[in-house]
Amino acid sequence: MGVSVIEAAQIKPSERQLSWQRLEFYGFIHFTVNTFTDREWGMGDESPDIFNPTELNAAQWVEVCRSAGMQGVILTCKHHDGFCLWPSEYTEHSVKNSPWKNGQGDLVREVADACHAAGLKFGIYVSPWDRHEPSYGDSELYNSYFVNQLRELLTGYGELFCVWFDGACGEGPNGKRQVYDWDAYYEVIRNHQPNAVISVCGPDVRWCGNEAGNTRSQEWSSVPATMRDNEKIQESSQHVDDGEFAKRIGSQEEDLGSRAILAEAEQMIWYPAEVNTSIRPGWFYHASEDEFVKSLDELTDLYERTVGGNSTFLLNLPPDTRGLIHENDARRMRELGERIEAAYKHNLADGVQALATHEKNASHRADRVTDGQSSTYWCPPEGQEEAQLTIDLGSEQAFDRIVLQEYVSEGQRIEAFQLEWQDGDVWRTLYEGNIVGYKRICRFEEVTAQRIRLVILQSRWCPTISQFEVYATGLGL
Ligand code: FUL
Repeated sequence: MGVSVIEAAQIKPSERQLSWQRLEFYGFIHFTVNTFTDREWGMGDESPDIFNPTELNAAQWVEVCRSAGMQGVILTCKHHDGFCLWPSEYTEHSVKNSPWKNGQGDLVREVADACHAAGLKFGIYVSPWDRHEPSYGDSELYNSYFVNQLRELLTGYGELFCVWFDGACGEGPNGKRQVYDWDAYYEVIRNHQPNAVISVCGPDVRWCGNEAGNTRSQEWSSVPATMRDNEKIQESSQHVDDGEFAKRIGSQEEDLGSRAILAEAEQMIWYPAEVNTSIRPGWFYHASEDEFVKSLDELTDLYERTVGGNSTFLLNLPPDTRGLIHENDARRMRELGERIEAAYKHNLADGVQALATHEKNASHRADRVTDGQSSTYWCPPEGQEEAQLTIDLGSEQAFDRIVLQEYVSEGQRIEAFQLEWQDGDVWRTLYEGNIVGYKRICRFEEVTAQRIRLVILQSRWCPTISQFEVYATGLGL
């Protein structure tokens, strides 16, 4: 038992996980019959007649996402009520029997096309739990129904960056018992969309453990393999709610990757976190929530804590019964995009001089951290777990954020660090941190200094830094 620190240091992401991580911030769109019944979970007996958005405009959804700085969109192609937003061959419960576009519409196509036209990635949410489909509960039959539907989505809409499966299931103790064939689902996805990550109830991206936007102080990307244990997922699919599901996979534990965890683990895997939450209290649109759109400050804080806390940020925007993202949400997204863009536009450390106490060799020199390229990095020789890196801004500058990135292609290494600024002959502590990972945004009260020092106090085998950026954002704490 136990995984060594050196082994843990060398657990690496797959290409698909890396490409996904670089998206950083992307949108969730919850839209279906629930939008018209004003519900969060449909019953499955809704008539397709009620699905009738009058002004639906997928390009507006994508434009709202783009304006916030998002790089992709995930659409609820089928939620728990079983209604399909595409004209699936395998059921009558879909847009093809709705008045929308006289049954000729395909909303998955419209959103996929709008994303591709705007240069955003497109992904799908498909609920395994299906309250409409009569075969649900007849495990084999339903599994083949579900795989057939997946195949339609995987082959008909161009490249997908993500397939998002949630673990929710509201079947009570006397409800239908469906055993999901996760392996069959994963196989059809890998066959048709090898670059897509399979998220949450899947092997590539881990749920952060809550839907409120809370983040851990240490969000490790290398975690015990048991967190994506298929059997446990399968078992949990028969249980009543996703709270229970979460407990079973341990996604609500606070510590997922420290040395104490390594000592207990049999195997560690790369399984990075995604934080999903909604811009409003609900996932679907409710007119009663028009005044409860999250504030600009809340969203900025969420963005900095998630993207800047070694996670990605999946933010939900629910279109209304017109088929448009409401003005309040659209305005807020534009404001957020403008604010982030302005705050992180000018990197004061771009191209500046950097010196380190240790350098592995010429290709990993200290100034790799200020060369603006995420493909290069500084590191000390292997075995050197503590090291210091000093950057010189060239003149005194005021700043309130430092953004650090590890070169995670080689693994996640840093466990404890400190940032310091030079005040005459004295180095003063600016910030104390633990993990870095793909990206860490360090927030502190504005200081004015010319030299900044990163002191790596503890790391696994040898730390790496690919980016060291300095900003005067004016965002406050
Ligand atoms: C949950 C679902 O039950 C919610 O309705 C929503 O889709 C959320 C993202 O996942 O498990």
